[in-house]
Amino acid sequence: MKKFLVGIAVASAVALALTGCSGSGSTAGGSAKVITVGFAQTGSESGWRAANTQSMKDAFSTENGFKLIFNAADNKPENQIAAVHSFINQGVDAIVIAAVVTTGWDDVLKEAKDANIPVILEDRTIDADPSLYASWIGDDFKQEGVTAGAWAAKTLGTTATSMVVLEGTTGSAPAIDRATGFGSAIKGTQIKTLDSQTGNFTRADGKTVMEGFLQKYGKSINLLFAQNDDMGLGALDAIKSAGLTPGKDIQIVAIDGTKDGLTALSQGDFNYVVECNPLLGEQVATVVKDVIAGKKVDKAYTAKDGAFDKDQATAALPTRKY
Ligand code: GYE
Repeated sequence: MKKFLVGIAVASAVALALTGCSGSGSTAGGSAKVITVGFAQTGSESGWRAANTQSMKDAFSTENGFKLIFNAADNKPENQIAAVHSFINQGVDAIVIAAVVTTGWDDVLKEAKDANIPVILEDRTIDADPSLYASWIGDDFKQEGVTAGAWAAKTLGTTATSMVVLEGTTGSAPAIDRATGFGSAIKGTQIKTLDSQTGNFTRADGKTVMEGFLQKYGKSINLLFAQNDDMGLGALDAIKSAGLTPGKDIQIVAIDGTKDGLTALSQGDFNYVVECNPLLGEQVATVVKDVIAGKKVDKAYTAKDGAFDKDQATAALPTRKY
């Protein structure tokens, strides 16, 4: 974990120290009470999301002094706002949100503020006034897009290349920022975007949308930018069914670095994968405890992400945690 996260090593050590002496609501000092946290998760769209949910559940455990109220919003913004309302009504001690979309948060966050309930963002950023939340813990989506785009520029940028893009959930921070980062990195190259549509970060939609691209553009597609592993994995089925060879006829760059994504890379189906670390739970739990204890926290904690080519994926797979 230390390898992935910048500037929070000390905070993690504090969290570990706390773990040792808190359980079932009583501590060595006898004073700490169970912290009730409402967590509004996006849903269960991807392998990344499954790893993130597990990391959060592990960190917000009873042993660590928490009672976790977990909600998965099925990637519907209105479900998520309703979940946050319900957390406020239940009088939780803190609210953690992995926002489906960046917009629409001001009213409910103002309500939380009026109720004196601190809000901590994990994973996805939002557009609301920063005074409405205490902190954000997540990955640098724009940089991920830049890294993916820089690979594409270096590999294919000097020959005429036709790209299709599978976008994440429309209006989500990673979909917006990855597109911006990728676009800036391929600027001035010979890579042209034939089409770009949402696949909602899921395998099923990645497959369906790629089928549509193949019907429309056939063999003229040379490059696929999948904004997450799952959509790229879904697209593999569509590409193979169309009689084309992924990784050769159509080069594929994806983002996340899940075990399944790195396996596809190691097998030559993908060509490059940029990492996005989902194991944020421990840091989020530390920040929540610090905020409740009235300690000063940073406004943003950014995970450090790497990237993989085929050999690096093969080397990383045996010890990959998600
Ligand atoms: O890339 C995708 C997931 O918000 C960074 O959401 C996250 C993204 C991740 O569904 O797989």
